[in-house]
Amino acid sequence: QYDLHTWPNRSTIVHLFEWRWEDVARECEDYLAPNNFAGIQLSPVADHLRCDERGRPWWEVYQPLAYEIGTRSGSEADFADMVSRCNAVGVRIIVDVVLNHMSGDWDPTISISGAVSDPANRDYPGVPYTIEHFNPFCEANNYQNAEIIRNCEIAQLHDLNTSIPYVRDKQVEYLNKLIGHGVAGFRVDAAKHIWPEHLKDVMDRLNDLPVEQGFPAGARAFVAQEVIDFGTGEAVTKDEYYGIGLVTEFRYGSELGRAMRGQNPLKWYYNFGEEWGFAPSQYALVFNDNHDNQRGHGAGGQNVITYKDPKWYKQAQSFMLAWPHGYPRIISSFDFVDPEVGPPMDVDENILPVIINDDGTCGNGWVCEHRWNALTQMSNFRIAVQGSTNVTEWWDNGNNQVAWSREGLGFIVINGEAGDLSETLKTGLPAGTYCDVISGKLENGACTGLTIEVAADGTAAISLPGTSEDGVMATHVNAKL
Ligand code: AAO
Repeated sequence: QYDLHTWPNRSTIVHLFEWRWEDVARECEDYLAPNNFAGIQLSPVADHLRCDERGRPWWEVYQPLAYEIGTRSGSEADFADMVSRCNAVGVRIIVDVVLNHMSGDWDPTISISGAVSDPANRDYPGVPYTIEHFNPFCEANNYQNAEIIRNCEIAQLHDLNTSIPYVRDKQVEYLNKLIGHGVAGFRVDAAKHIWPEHLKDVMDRLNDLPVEQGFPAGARAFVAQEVIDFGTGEAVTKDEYYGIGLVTEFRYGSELGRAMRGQNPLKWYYNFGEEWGFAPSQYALVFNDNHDNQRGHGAGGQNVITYKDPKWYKQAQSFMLAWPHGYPRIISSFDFVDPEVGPPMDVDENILPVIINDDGTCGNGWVCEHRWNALTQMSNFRIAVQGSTNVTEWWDNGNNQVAWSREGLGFIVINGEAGDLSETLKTGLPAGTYCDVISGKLENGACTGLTIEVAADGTAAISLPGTSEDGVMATHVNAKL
């Protein structure tokens, strides 16, 4: 189902990739709620492989060994505390759930909790699953064949046979435990590799979300499914999953990345959406980078923009947040060079806490993109324009400079060129002085950045030099001085 059950005037899911749950709880209270963020995506929370052999890579969390809650991010008690504290301030939590498979073969295969499994013989006592619960070995090496995609192993991860009722029962039990703690929904890992009818059965059988965690009576869990479909003629397509919940629209960030890299002029983006082959707005989870493609895993990696290119990143994320298509998600990363390396850790391999510096940025190796002024403020732009579903006053210079209005509620201009932008543009906004929410924000009635003067006829003289730090300016009715 498609509703995250957010509080009113909230927007955007932030993926706090690999954060400790104690830190997540604090971030809900100190930053996400005060800045009107809607929800959080957590990395997988179930007991998983402890991959000492590879020096504790980030991807060990994608090899579940049991459905008990507890990882390096915290214990089940920490989890429960975090979910209640975030719900109390209106920040919803979705959990990344790995239902398609268990681990690959490792020797030994020891979990975070210390439990031992025998993957080579498909023996996972923690659930328990035994050999009859798995598909016979084959490799998912042919994306032209749906049977192979769904009944074979991706990356040598042992593939659960979800046609077996017992397997689905165990998964329902696991997800209900998460719901019992108050999570609002799930990001379903590798949904493309699970038969949609099996996934739908699991989701249909879940409990309603708990009223005592602030959900309305009868509320159902939100579902965002990871389905990579570039429309290149693979056998599994995203529309097969629309009946269950949202799907990840991977083409979105890939196409925006091409624009920022100058491979496709922004003037073509006036109809960015379904006409580009994207999932319809109501089914699309949109994003620029995710935890895979920011480091060359998954799909779309050559094009996507990450925190490593800050100007392009601010432009691409601002574009997304100002554009009326899909539900937006942004990732909050840890800094990395080696794409396999796990989250920042101490000598005992404990994940390092997210330190908040005096200027509001993060330390200890955490990037905290969601705390960048442009990203926080553009999430608030999306809230200010929620009454609008259309783009009006589209303008382009025939190349890489564009601007648009959101039906008189917000206005954005992007300069994707080395040359200057100096134009009088139609903003569609009522006359007045507005605060540019990229270079600053409205604070105690004053603007901490540049201002935009909108004349009586709704136009504004905009100057955005090619050398400007951000390459984007934006404002909205809630940022009027
Ligand atoms: C690790 C090791 C492996 C080892 C394994 C088992 O790296 O060497 O065999 O353990 O011990 C993550 C990591 C994996 C890691 C795994 C388990 O990324 O490296 O394996 O944890 O620890 C496919 C799936 C998609 C998946 C993606 C990575 O469809 O579901 O691969 N993403 C999720 C998670 C991810 C996680 C897993 C799944 C597993 O987000 O973090 O893996 O739980 C095509 C297909 C896509 C396919 C890609 C990549 O995409 O369409 O479906 O994604 O290929 O195989 C163009 C095309 C586009 C194409 C793309 C790439 O863009 O247009 O269609 O190129 O070719």
